[in-house]
Amino acid sequence: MTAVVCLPTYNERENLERMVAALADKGVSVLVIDDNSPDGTGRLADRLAAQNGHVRVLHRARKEGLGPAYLAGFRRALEDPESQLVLEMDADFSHDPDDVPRLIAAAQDADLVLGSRYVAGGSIGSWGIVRRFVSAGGSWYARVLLGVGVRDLTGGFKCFRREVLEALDLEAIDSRGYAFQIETTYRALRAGFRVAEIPITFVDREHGGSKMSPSIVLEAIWKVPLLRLRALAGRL
Ligand SMILES: Nc1nc2c(ncn2[C@@H]2O[C@H](COP(=O)(O)OP(=O)(O)OP(=O)(O)O)[C@@H](O)[C@H]2O)c(=O)[nH]1
Ligand SMILES: [Mg+2]
Repeated sequence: MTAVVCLPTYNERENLERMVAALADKGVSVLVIDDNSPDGTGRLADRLAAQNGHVRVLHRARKEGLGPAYLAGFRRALEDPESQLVLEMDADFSHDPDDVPRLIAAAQDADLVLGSRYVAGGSIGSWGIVRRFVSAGGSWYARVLLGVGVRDLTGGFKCFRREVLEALDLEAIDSRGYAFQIETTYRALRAGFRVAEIPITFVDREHGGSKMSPSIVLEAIWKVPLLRLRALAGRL
């Protein structure tokens, strides 16, 4: 199946070229979505696209968070009728490019595949206690409040069948950070799609800085009950 890996970048100059190279033999095309990174990642992406047939670039004017970047990427990916699978992946090597074929294979039997840190066989590498708590606590909080069985709701290594993205009301999604990951998976579940989790090992970034911020965590805290209320009101 034809797969597009959406790779959002903000100041990922030290990671992008290696990531593009690592994805070259995975049988996927790559769509870099750069939010005008001050470090020149966008220019690097253009050069890589000129050199590699499997790479395209979507430039956006400014940083608005992961959610809007992915939504723009999804729309672009879906414009090509050949794209049957659309993946989300971090550009910082926290997600192992060698796991991409496993996600794609699992999409044979599921509509949305999640690379999961919190199922048997999944793990987190070198994160400190605070990041672990925020991540595990966030997934637990969302799972309980939303009443779903998914273990890793905040992860960003995902593979959507095109039908899922076509069915979701992308216009209505306004989450920016972790909440975006929770919201897309929850909407897919609500729409009756089959969601599968496969174990991954998540490793901390080695190069570049984190874009994680308190506002990203706060957004998820208030957004989760709002999502549940909207669902209960039949508006999701
Ligand atoms: N286009 C775009 N990409 C973003 C934005 N924020 C984050 N990213 C990218 O999204 C991916 C995940 O962001 P990270 O900063 O790694 O967030 P994280 O994984 O929660 O945090 P760390 O791994 O600790 O840095 C990376 O490829 C980032 O470059 C944004 O506003 N716009
Ligand atoms: Mg990261």
